[in-house]
Amino acid sequence: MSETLGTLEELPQEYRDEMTKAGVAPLWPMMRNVLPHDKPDAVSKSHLWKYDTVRPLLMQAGELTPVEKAERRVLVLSDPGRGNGAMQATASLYAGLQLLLPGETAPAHKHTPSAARIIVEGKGAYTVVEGEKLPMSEGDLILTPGGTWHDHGHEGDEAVVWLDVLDLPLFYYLEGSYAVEAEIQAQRNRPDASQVEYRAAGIVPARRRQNVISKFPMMRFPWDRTKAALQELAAYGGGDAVEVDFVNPETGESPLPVMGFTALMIRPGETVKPPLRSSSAVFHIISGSGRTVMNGEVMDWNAKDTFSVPVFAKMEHSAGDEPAFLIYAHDIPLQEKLGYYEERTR
Ligand code: GTQ
Repeated sequence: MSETLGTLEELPQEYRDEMTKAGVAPLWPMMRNVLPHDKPDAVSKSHLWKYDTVRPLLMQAGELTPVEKAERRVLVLSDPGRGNGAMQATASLYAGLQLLLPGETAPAHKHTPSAARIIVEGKGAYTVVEGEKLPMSEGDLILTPGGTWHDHGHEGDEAVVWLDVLDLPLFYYLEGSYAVEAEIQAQRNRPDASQVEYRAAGIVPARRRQNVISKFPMMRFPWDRTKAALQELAAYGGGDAVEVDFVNPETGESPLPVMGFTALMIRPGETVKPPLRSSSAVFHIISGSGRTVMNGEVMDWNAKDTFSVPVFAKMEHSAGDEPAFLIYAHDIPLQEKLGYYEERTR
C-alpha cells in the first residue's frame, strides 16, 4: 500500500513553474482523484424528476418555441451533481422529455449517439427510422440506433410526450458526437417489424443463408407485450425480482451497443433490493406508484416520473397498493464490452 501521497504544495514553486512551462503535471498529487480506492467516486447525484413539475414547463415550451426553431423540443433532465444545465442525467446517459404537438414534424437527422424513447403520454405520434414507421403508444420502447435516419411526426389530436434516453455523454466525451440533417423520409407502406417479422417471442423469419439480417431488426417493443410478460412472470416465475430484458430477437444480446433496457414489476408488499452495480441508470415509471430509497434518501414516485441512479447506488424499491411497472435504461452492455461490469452483494 502507498503511504500518504505527496502534495503539489510540497514541491518547490520554481519546479512547479518549470513543469507548467513544459506542459507536464505530476501524477502523485492527483493519483487518488483519478484512481480512488475500491470504488469510483460518482460525480452524478441521483435525482427524481416529478412529471407534474416538468410537464407544465414542457407545455409552455410548446407555446414559446415552435418545433421549427427547436429541431427537437426537449427539456433535458440535468444531473444536479454536474450543476445547472448539465446535458446528462448520469455519466453515460442523457435523458430528456420531448414534446410533439398535433400536426408537427421534427425533421430527419442521424447522429453518432443512439437514442431510445419511452412513450409517456398521448396518442397519434410516430417516429420513422430508416423508412420504418414506428407508432408510439404509452409505455412503448422505441429505438433509434446510432447512424440511422429518424424523424418524428404526429397524426393525432393531443400533445404527445416521450422520454428520450441517449448515450450522448459518452460520444461527447469521446469527441465523437455530431448529427447530419436531411429531408423528411419516405415511409415504407407496411407495419413495423414488431408486427411482422417479430410478432411472437421465439418465432423469427426462417434461417436462410441468404437472409440479410439487420443489426437492429426490431426497433419497437410494444408495452402491452412487455406488461403481459411481467405479469405472467409475477404469477409463475421464481422468487426473484420480476424483471425482463429487452433484447435483439436475432441475437439475444442488448438491442443497442451501449445501452440496455430492462422492465421491472414491483408487487405490492414486496421490496426489491438489487445488488450494487457499476452501471448507471435512468428509471421511468410506466404505471403505479411507490418508493425508492437510494443511498438513504427517500424518493416517492408516481406514474410518469423519472429518476436517475449513479454508479454503485444502494437501492430498495417498493410499490403502493397496486403493482408498479418501470422501465430502466442502463449502460451495462457498454461496461460488459469494456470488461468491467460488476455487481456487489449489499
Ligand atoms: O429525437 O432525435 O432528446 O437528436 C436529443 C437529440 C432527441 C431526437 C433528443 C436528438 C433527439
